[in-house]
Amino acid sequence: METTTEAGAEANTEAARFDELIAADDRIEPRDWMPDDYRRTLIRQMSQHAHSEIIGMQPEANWISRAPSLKRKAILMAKVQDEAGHGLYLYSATETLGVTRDELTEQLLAGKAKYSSIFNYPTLSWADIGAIGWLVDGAAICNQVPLCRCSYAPYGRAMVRICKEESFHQRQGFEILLTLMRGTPEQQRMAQDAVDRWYWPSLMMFGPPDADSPNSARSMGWKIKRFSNDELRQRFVAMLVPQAEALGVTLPDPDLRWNEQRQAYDLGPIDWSELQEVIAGRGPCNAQRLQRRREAHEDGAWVREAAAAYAAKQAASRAAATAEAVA
Ligand code: FAQ
Repeated sequence: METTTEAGAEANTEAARFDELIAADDRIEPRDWMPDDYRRTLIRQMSQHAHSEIIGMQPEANWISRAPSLKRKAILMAKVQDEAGHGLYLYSATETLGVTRDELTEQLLAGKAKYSSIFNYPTLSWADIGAIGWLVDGAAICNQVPLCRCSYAPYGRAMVRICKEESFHQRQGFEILLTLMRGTPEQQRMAQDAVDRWYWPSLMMFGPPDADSPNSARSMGWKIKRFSNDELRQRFVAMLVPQAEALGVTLPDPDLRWNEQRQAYDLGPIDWSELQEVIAGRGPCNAQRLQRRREAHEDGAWVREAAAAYAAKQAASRAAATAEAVA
């Protein structure tokens, strides 16, 4: 009985300590006590984020072999490799919460895990690579810079490095579009068409409107998320408007205007049913993206087997060396 009371008192102290750390804007480390729901929320968000980086390699990889010059090809290859790196940091950070990368991969391949809706759209022209860099990486930066201050330290630390690379990615996308906009009328049309197709899906990346976002309030209370979905969407549009002007492209929203009274942009209606459809697995490329990921996982089996065999060999020779030293 006494033991139960002692255990209860200890749990209360740990919970109070957790609340104090959050209130003081301090960081939670993997060894610290944390509520089960906090852990679950982080695993959910961080693994979805990791999967997004990995699936997000596909739409751009589609253009590596068709990039218009050697320089463009080298840049695009480097960018796609960066996304793989981001996925790896994020899987590693998620593993600190007590889940394995194998389990997370299994959930993705089984179609049980979510990843960002944006990567279920096709890349139809070279200008799409510019639009992805400008809009998709731009949205990623708006969403992810505040995540550098996430209360869970390994996630925040991973985001610092990721954001540095994302800002380079955004500039390369802007530069592709700028080059096209300074080109022939056909190239200008291609750039505008890409912006028309990627603009609305990029606004959806921030998630449903605040009133329909079941996770936001709690995640903000825990300082995992620092801003709501709608707040970040507003920041994104405010960043895009002057950049679109500099590029000479039109954002495809006739209702978009600055509202002096609200000190915010009024946006035209967003088709939330489209986001729901894509999240439910019925977007233009969902099936293709998962199929490709499954094939890539199978094709890579020999690499995983070779790495495991090498690690076992190394461990055996270390054990033999230790045994010899002891003898
Ligand atoms: N797509 O209650 P909320 C990148 C789900 S990486 C799919 O508002 P929350 C880099 C949500 O999971 C892009 N699902 O949820 C790159 C939840 O479902 P659940 C990825 C979505 O977590 C560039 C439900 O709807 N970035 O771009 C989406 O508070 C170029 C209700 O939503 C991140 O993951 C969506 N768009 O807020 C790579 C950033 N929106 O889990 C390659 C970190 C919502 O309850 C090339 N994540 N859902 O079953 C976040 O900030 C948040 O998780 C949000 C969603 C904002 C995405």
